[in-house]
Amino acid sequence: MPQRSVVAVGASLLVASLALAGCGTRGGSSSDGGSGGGSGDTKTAKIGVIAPLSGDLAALGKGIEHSVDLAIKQANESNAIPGWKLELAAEDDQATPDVGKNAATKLASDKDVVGVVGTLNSSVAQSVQPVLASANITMVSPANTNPSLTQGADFATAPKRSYPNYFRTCTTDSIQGPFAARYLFDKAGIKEVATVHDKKTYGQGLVEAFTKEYTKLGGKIVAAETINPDDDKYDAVISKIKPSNPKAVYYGGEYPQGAPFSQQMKAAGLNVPLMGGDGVYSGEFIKLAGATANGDLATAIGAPTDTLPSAKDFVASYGKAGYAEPYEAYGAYAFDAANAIINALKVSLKDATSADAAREATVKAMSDVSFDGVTGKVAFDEYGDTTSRVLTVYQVTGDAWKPVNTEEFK
Ligand code: ABU
Repeated sequence: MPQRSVVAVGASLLVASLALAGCGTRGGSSSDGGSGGGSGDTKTAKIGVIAPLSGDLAALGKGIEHSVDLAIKQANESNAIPGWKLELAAEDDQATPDVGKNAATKLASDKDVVGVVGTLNSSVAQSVQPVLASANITMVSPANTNPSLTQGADFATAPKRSYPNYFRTCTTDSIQGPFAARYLFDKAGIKEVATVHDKKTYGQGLVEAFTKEYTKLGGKIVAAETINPDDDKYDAVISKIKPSNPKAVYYGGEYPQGAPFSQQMKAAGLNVPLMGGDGVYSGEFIKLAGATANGDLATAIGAPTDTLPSAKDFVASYGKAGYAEPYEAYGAYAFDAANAIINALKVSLKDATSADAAREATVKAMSDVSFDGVTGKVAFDEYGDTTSRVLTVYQVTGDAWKPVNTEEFK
């Protein structure tokens, strides 16, 4: 335990007694346990973030965290919710369901937390959803694309809303998988594909959605394999795929495995493009895969952020704020997710005596949220899904992802 000087301890006691006497403090949120609403005439409400802030998916997680931070700072600067100051409470889920569950439990026990932006991983969301639901905390994911999170396990045949507090600003793999299938079959003219996934909720679901549409179109799945996400050598799987002579490999998973898979399949003589979903759409994919990534493809949610007139201010403000990491694939969606919560808070905190007293009203107010966000119209349907269905196909060209096709999925 760090040593503290007698002077420092004395100073802390003085500050604490001044606060108790109401002399000169405003807000006054603690980072653990909450302030119960703060003191003085400004109360505190917190928006949490649950995302991978360390580990090999941190590039995406940090972009989410910073974008939420930016939304909160802008709301405070404009006094968006009179009488209330917003604070960020970010937790690292390490892209792991158990760690995410603990992060959710910690945030739920903080009485100042009214909403959470996250998670990145659909598999982590499955652990976080019930914890935040039982605490009536609004959860808005900018990145979870597995359809079961909003529409239940039988989403394809009997959709049923899973949690009333869960929303997302990204579209789902029920759209992303078919969008990729149509691109490969119709636009790229590729009629024979091998599929590989990492056995996780997102990767498996995405490959299933892709396969259903691709075969419906008349495409042939010439091999269907899986990898273990903890492995980093894929030669056994590549040797099984190669003899089937696919014209592309469709990969369900994220870039930490997708990039070396792409590199290793080309090194083994399987010189065809790897196509993934939004889980591989990151600058990190290109860094990890190197020059062999050239020609690889990925779908990602929405239109490219830097081309959207509606995102101009976000891109400029993010740059000006000087964050250490870029906003990446989900930054704009995280910014819109945070602003969706802030819009709901404008209603729920108006006459609230404390943040935790407004949790239920915040969930209710989310259904009426509708605004022009950075990524387009931000609104939610009866399941908590975004009403936006725009996606983009990107291709690695040199050292960057270049958009090749942006469309609204019909
Ligand atoms: N949507 C891609 C990565 C996150 C997820 O697991 O859904």
